[in-house]
Order: sequence, then C-alpha cells, then structure tokens
Amino acid sequence: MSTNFMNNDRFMKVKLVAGDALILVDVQNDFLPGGSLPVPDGNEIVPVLNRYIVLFHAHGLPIFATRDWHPSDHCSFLQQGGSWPPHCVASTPGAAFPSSLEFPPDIHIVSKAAAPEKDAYSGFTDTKLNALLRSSGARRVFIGGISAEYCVLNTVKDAMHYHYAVFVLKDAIRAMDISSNHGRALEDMRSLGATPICFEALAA
Ligand code: VGL
Ligand code: ZN
Repeated sequence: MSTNFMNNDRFMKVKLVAGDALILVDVQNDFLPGGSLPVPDGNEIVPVLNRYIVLFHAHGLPIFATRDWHPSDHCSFLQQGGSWPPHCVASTPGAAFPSSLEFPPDIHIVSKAAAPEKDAYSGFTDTKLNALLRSSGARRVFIGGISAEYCVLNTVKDAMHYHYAVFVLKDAIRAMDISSNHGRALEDMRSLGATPICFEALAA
C-alpha cells in the first residue's frame, strides 16, 4: 500500500497558489547534531528547507517557523520529572535557529511551550499560529521540521483539526527515534489525512 503511494507520488505535481503557507517546525540548534536533544541527521533537512523557503518566498507566500521556547525549569526536563534533557531554553544558543537556515526578513516566528508547567508539542498550542495563518489567508499548509513523531506530528494533527489541507514535506522531516526514522510518523500523518510530498512535486 505505502509502496504504491510512493510510486505514484513521484509523478504528483502540486502547484503553489494563493492560500498556501509553509510551516517549519522546531528547526533549532538543540535538536540538531551537537545539540542537547539531537535528532539523528536533523541537519540534513536544512538545505532542503532552504529550497522550500526560496520557492514559497518567490511566490509571495507566507512562511512560519515554530520554536520550542522553554523556561530553564520547564516541566518536560528530567530534573522536573519530565522526559527530556534540558533543551531549547529561551534566548540561549540551543534555542536559536541554525545560521545555515536562510530565513526571509518577513518570516513569522511562533514560540511555544514557554510556560513552566505545560509542555506543547504542537505549534498551535497556546500560540497565535492559527490566527496568523487565518489572517494571512492560508488554506493549505506545507509542514516540515523536527521531530517527526513529536512536534511535526502534533502540528499536523492540529492543522487537520483546524481544517487546513495539510501536506507533509517528507524530504524535510526527521525522527528522534532512529529505529523507525520518520517512516512510522509519516504513516501516522498520512492516516490522519495529510499528503506527503517532496520538493520535486512543487518545483515546476
Ligand atoms: C520536541 C521533544 C521535546 C520536538 C520538543 O520539537 O519534537 N521533542 N520538545
Ligand atoms: Zn521541548
């Protein structure tokens, strides 16, 4: 079944139109190799995302970047009884976007999970992302980033919930769990109704 889709989707073309928006999820230093909670090969998506950024920017389409933006005593950290080593502490180098990621000046940055007592995997949780998308006229969202099975998956879930048509950039996601890589997460997103695509599907 999935093999079939992979074969078909090589020929699929999607034309970018008004109402399309790009969302980059948590592409931050701490989630890249060398960071405190590295996603294996997370760095590989940066040049791919740069190509998407150039394309969306050239079409005059809005671009959003979410970031994990935790206080130093965040509840998701091991010391507070959570599951993760400290990561993406607000305003630290680990929370910064890598300098290799080429953002246009008009990018919309959305910080999330900034309250000490609550974690948030989705870019929509307690943020203005939905309002920003609506006011930009977005109807279809194209989502890539890290990690596939946590923040990308949950952002996709909420985007579906808010009735956007959702495309997952399957060449620009990576999973925390290397044993499944992003295969499992991609299947989950597909069964939610998201459409996986590669850059070649968008480029004319
Ligand atoms: C994430 C674990 C903890 C993510 C964020 O961006 O996927 N994962 N915080
Ligand atoms: Zn986090």
